Amino acid sequence: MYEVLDAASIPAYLQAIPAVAAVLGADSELTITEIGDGNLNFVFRVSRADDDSASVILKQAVPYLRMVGDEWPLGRDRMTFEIRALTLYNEIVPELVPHIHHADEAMSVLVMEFLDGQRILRQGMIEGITYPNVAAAIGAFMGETLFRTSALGMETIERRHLMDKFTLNAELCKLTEEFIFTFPYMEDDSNYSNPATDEWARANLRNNSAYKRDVVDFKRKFLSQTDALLHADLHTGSLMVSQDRSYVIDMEFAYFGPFGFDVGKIISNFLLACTSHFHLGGGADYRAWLLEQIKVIWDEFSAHFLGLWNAQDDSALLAAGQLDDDELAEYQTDFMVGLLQESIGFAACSMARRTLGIAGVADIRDIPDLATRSSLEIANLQLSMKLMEKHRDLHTVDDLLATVIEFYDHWQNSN
Ligand code: ADP
Ligand code: SR1
Ligand code: MG
Repeated sequence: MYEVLDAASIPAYLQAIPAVAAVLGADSELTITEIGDGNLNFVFRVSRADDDSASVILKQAVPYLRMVGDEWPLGRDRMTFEIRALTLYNEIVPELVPHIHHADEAMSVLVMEFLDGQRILRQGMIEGITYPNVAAAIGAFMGETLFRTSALGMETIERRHLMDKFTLNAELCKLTEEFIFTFPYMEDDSNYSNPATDEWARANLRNNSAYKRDVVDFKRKFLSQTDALLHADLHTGSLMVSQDRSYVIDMEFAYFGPFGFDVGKIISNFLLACTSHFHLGGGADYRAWLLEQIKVIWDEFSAHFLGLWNAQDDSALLAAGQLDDDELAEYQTDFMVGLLQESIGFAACSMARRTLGIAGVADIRDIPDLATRSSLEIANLQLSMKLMEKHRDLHTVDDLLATVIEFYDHWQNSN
């Protein structure tokens, strides 16, 4: 039976689980700290009191949205989808995700590996720290998980059974539909407010019919395209990093959706970080590093995705011999250009939602001075609009970066 766990009830709950007792010891005294900084759930680090190198993470979904409180009910079954996705990722990319010690759907609990020595990428990026491996890890994660769950990487019957396991992650999909693709582009009580930013958005973004039609079209893709199993919340707060390793966490939004949603979301978070470093301490060198990482992410993603594709004989989409070598090469080129353009459109939506919607990014929202923050917020909205306007004309990641650099140069000269 479900109950909300706390520091008082966690020891008895965990000590009954042999796989956890193997890490923490059978009757050890435990130190329990709630470390959750996310929007939805409670996350505890549980350690042996006499040796905190023996630790696990216990994550529990509660029946409401943590960032708002219990006046915003939200089904707990999001944890079932996180368990399913993390189980699958442990098969596909075990080196890039935490190991599962115990999963309990009835209690909406996941007990997993404590990623010792790792920290949230967003926090490190706010401090201007570079991580040599993170972009390649993100590219590999997306290339492997997106290809291997797509109609290019699976046979059709098995794939439809897999889709069936994620179709009903309905409430979290609805959160995305509303908070990424609807509310930020309208007046809505849930939106964030900063007066100068609000005024700019009203006069420009919310008045721009072409932009708003494009957003609706990306919402349509999110609602109806089932390209692959997405992480679906792949931002810099869902990555834990150090100088040596990178891990992906927090896959509770997982569902079958458009390839470009994962790729676009992570690109947008590097762009948001880049904008923030016009104010934070990283300066031009750190901004250049952030933009270079977008290229590494895309190149690694493409290399993994196409490498797997070229090694695949037969799939739901392409029977062996259906296209000859030249036809296949041409199809792949068009496919990857389309995927990049779609990713740029989703990145544009993500930048707008992180600026105008309830869930901002600490890179910008934690800047105390409202005027400084607003100037960066407006830059992010302008960049969102620029990317949306141009996404169909950009054919390579270099085209994307040239557009971004030109935008920032122009913005810097006019400020
Ligand atoms: P939410 O679903 O509420 O967004 P997250 O899964 O993002 O929660 O976890 C919240 C925080 O808990 C993360 O930002 C990170 O600091 C910490 N955390 C989560 N999983 C782990 C882990 N396996 N190892 C270490 N810390 C973790
Ligand atoms: C109410 S929206 C909360 C947001 O937090 C999660 O991390 C997702 O990005 C979601 O959109
Ligand atoms: Mg989450």
